[in-house]
Amino acid sequence: MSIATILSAFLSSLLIQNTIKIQEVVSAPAGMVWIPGGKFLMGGGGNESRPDELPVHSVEVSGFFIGISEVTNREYSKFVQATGYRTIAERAVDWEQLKKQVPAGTPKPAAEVLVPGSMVFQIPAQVEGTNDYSQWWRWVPGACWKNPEGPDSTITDRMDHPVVHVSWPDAVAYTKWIGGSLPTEAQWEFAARGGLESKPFIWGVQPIDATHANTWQGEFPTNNTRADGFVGTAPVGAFPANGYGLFDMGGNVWEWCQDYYHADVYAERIRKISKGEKCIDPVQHVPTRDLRHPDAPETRVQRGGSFLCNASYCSSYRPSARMSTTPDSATSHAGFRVVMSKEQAHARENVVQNSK
Ligand SMILES: [Ca+2]
Ligand SMILES: [Ca+2]
Repeated sequence: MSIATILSAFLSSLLIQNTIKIQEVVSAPAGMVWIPGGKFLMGGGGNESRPDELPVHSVEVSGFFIGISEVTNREYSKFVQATGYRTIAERAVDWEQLKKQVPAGTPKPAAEVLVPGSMVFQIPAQVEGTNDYSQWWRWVPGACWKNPEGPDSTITDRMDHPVVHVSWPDAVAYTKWIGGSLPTEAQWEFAARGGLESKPFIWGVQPIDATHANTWQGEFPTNNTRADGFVGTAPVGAFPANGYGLFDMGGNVWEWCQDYYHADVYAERIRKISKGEKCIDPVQHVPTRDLRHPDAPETRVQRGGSFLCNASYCSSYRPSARMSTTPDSATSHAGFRVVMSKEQAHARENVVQNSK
């Protein structure tokens, strides 16, 4: 037996010991729960499902930790205080980037338009149909995560509400700082279902009412009856948790996922599964053309719907519903939550202990 063989065996034993240690010792990071992995049927069913939620297919997901809540303003404030990070909504608009997302030949807007800002939902007095969403979305200069409705608004009375006006890179920056990741679509949907199999809603089969989630009651977008208590965001955890103890997996704010949006990804998976391949921990790493945003070079997935969803307009509080959004887009109804692998949680544990 050579020294190299002995050394190799020794290092392997260390690796095995370390792996066993990680699996046995890691406790859930603060504000997170362990989601045991397993197989589930991913995708929608019933009248409300859209084509991109089909076909339903079998997916296997490894275990992971996930935040019980959307990341709050308090948590995002700590990140910004520690790092000095400035979100995209707080930076001047980069026309070179923006022009890739608008039709070719679009003239450069005036300088006073290309200022920091974000898209804010405002209840319109009246609308002509619900196809043109510019009737209720307004570009507000100065709107950002800490000034959600513009420079005169604050979050001081909303520290337990989910952070909003965060783009995909803003969300990723936070997850890296905390030592985690954004969930994949598969992780997100597995977690959202809370152990229920093929149910239309995270709470089961009952039609949505004002007790289930922070959504919209009344005529969208002109009349919100506030039956659930909130016209805009709600404090995280204000509505019942799902079967895994997770709050607001339906409604409150949309949640960014890791994946590039790919409308036909489920059909592609079915083709691979039919050839005998298993679908384990899938994630879409490659951008594809997105007909919802034909001029955008890439779009990312959001899940779970928001306080603007209701049965007549969007119903995206369903666990299978998928939204595509350009990654640099920030709005007043989108945020995110964090996941961690066991290895990430173990590393985080060491960081926390060493900082004591
Ligand atoms: Ca509401
Ligand atoms: Ca949510």
